[in-house]
Formats: sequence, structure tokens, C-alpha cells
Amino acid sequence: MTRLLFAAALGLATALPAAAQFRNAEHAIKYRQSVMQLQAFHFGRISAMASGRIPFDAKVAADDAALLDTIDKLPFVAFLDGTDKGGNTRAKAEIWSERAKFDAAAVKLQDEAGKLNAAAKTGSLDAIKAAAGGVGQACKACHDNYQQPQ
Ligand code: ASC
Repeated sequence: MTRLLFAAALGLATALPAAAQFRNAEHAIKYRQSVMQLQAFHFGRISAMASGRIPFDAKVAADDAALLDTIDKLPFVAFLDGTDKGGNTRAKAEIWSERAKFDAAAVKLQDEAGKLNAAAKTGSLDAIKAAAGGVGQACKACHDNYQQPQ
């Protein structure tokens, strides 16, 4: 049931014009920051397993990777025109001035997260380590180019 509701919510979200989902710039910024936190949580736990900081649990890793492969579809719709300022955003102006490059970086992340999801389903820590490297590079490349340092 939960799964059905989630699918219905996603369907609705994609059917509406992007701008209609957010009340204002602050709302869009909060949405993408919330998604970023979830990505950091689920990828952070996989990274910790990959580097041996916490014990490897194949089921936890597979669940995290599957979630990441869904969550990483969410933030990009919230980088709307007019949301470059507001709240406490660290988004750089280049997101909007180099939009095609930014969108390509988003697709790259989604590709790498898809590979990590497939790797985690095998239960092989070595496969997860290799694929997690690709995701980490995709995260970092985008943050280096499009996120103000803290
Ligand atoms: C994380 C996280 C990021 C990325 C980045 C990868 O877990 O919060 O921003 O990975 O550090 O290089």
C-alpha cells in the first residue's frame, strides 16, 4: 500500500508543472536540501561499509542503494529559475548559466547510482566498493562545480 501511494505521489509530481510543486524559492530550496540530506545518509552508510568504518551488511547496503537510486531522481526539479537565492542555499549561479552541463551531471549521478544499486543486489562488497567510487566521484564533481564551499 505504501509503495502504491508513493508511486501515485511520484506520478502526480511528474504530471504537474515543476513550479506548481513549490510555494516559493525557500520551499524549493528546503526540498532539495532535504533530499541531499537523505542522499548523504544512505550513501554515507554505504561508504562507511565500503571503507570498513562499519561492518558490512549486504541487506542494509542493498536497501540503501535502492533508496539512493530513487532519491537521486528527486532534487533536480527543485533547481527552478528564481531559486538561486533565498533560504541558506549554497547553490552557485553556474547551475542556471550552464544548465545543460548541470543536467548532464545529474544524469551522471543517476547512472552511477543505478550501477551501485545493481552491484548491491549481488551482495558483493567488492562490487559495491567499485560502484560506490563512481557515485562518490559524481557527487564530488557536482559539488565542486555547483556548490559554494561551506
Ligand atoms: C557523501 C556526501 C557527499 C558525497 C561526497 C562524495 O556521503 O554527503 O556530499 O558523499 O562527499 O565525494
